Amino acid sequence: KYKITLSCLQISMKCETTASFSTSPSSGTQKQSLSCHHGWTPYGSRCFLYVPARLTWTSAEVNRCPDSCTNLASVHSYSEHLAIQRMIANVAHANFPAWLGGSDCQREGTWLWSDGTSFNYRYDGVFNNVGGNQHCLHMNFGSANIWNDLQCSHTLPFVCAKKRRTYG
Ligand SMILES: [Ca+2]
Repeated sequence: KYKITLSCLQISMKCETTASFSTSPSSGTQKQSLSCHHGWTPYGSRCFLYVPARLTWTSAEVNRCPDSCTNLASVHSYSEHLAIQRMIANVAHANFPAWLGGSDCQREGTWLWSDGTSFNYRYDGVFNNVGGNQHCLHMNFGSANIWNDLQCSHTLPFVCAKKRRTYG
């Protein structure tokens, strides 16, 4: 079984099924509709939620992404990045900085997503590890709204994600 543990931040994967999501919507013979709970934004095979409360990266991941199979969001394409950025702008009326689920706390420069998926996409960013302790990933940094590594103890709003549930 696949399981990720970011022991450096005292977290382990909450829900093993999150590691197997597909980046494309389900198709073909499946008749069920895939839905998101009220307030969540559907995109691809997942539902996303922007939470404006400011928390540390670990507190957001462990305590506040609302249910047991929810993680801070991983991002796997430019279109997903844009969809999340649009969602934040709709709520915050600005490109407000927000935590994503990436961390390189285990080994500097080796980024992992807290949901256990592959770190196979990276938007433009400032991965400069200032002071040697910037190991958590956020988006909407600076005037260019790029990604940035930041001290995990900073507090920022955050984006949660989970697989869409199948109803009916
Ligand atoms: Ca940085």
